Amino acid sequence: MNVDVVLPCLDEAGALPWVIGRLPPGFRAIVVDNGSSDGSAEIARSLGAVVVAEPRRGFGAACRRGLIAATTDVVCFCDCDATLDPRQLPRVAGPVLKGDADLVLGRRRPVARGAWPLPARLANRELARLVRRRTGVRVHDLGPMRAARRAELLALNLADRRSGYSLEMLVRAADAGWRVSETDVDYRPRIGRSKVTGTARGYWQAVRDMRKVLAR
Ligand SMILES: Nc1nc2c(ncn2[C@@H]2O[C@H](COP(=O)(O)OP(=O)(O)OP(=O)(O)O)[C@@H](O)[C@H]2O)c(=O)[nH]1
Ligand SMILES: [Mg+2]
Repeated sequence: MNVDVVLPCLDEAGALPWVIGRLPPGFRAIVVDNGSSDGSAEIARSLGAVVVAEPRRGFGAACRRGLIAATTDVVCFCDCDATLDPRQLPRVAGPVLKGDADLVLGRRRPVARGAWPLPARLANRELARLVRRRTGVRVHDLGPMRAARRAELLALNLADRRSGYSLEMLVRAADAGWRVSETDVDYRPRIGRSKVTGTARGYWQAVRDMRKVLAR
């Protein structure tokens, strides 16, 4: 079994050793760097990861680049801020590898106080509810740890290049009739500084990106 794991990375020098060190056998790290200034690319390379550069800023741009760079049939996505534990990737990838699901999302379950700031948590829950209502797919979280087949993902032709990527993937997959399922994963406090939802600017940017996805 071989599964490429796309790790979008923007200045995650502090978290990369933990993240890459916890990849189970058979899972290969593809770190997508958007011009980190803290040496993330060099650190990832020294830890044995494949490192690809994406000139365009944005979570979605990075995920898309990683997906293109991946070569395995089944591909996973995982944040590399140490909020998600790569040791739990097999339970997310398993149903896709077995052919029981087309997209599996890791439903985040906080394991420590402060792992999940309340505004982000509420916004996320509301988005999951909108997706349920709109698509009938029973999800409770837009979990960023996920697994699907590479070719099918590319065929979805996702347009978002920023924070709407995860939501767009879920909505398009549901519209295309994919079997979408959820499995619990741990969620812990991040290592290092927040890039997206932890800043006011990032938070509102994310809200705008998500609205755009849902309006389409
Ligand atoms: N390559 C790349 N990676 C990014 C970019 N923005 C965020 N990331 C990465 O995407 C993952 C998620 O970003 P986070 O900053 O953790 O965003 P979040 O999970 O919404 O919010 P917090 O965990 O609260 O910070 C992390 O691994 C980031 O390093 C980007 O523009 N380019
Ligand atoms: Mg995070």
